[in-house]
Amino acid sequence: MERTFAIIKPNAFADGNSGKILSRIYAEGFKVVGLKKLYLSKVEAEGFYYVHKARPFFGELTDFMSSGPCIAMVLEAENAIQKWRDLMGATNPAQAAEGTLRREFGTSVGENATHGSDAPETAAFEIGYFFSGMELL
Ligand code: 3AN
Repeated sequence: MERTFAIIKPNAFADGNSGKILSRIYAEGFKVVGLKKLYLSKVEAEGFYYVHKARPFFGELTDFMSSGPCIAMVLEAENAIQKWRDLMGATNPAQAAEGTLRREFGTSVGENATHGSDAPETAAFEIGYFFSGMELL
């Protein structure tokens, strides 16, 4: 079993799509090990996306992620990292495959509805950034 970190981003939360996204998560067989609603500050969003700080879209990305509430989750499954990335689809919703979450709920490359860790080391950092061990029993 593997764990990954996922976010229902502020656009999907504001659009009322959190329930539909959670339904898909359960239908695909993930166990939801941790889940909480958060309203990130700009500084908290910058800390989360620290690896992207040199990217030209860093300011836009962290403004968006601190623009409203989101839902942070830890998902467990076999090959959870890749399985969740497959369910999300490509970063740009316009290029995401039919049936993926970003295709259905994303509105732009920035406001792409969901986040998912891209590797085991990233998942470990991201899970620890948002959840304590006792929140993941
Ligand atoms: P992914 O989230 O699919 O791993 P990355 O690592 O390329 O994609 O991008 C990290 C985050 O930055 C994504 N969640 C995406 O929303 C955002 N992002 C990527 N490219 C852009 C862009 N050109 N403009 C605004 N935001 C972007």
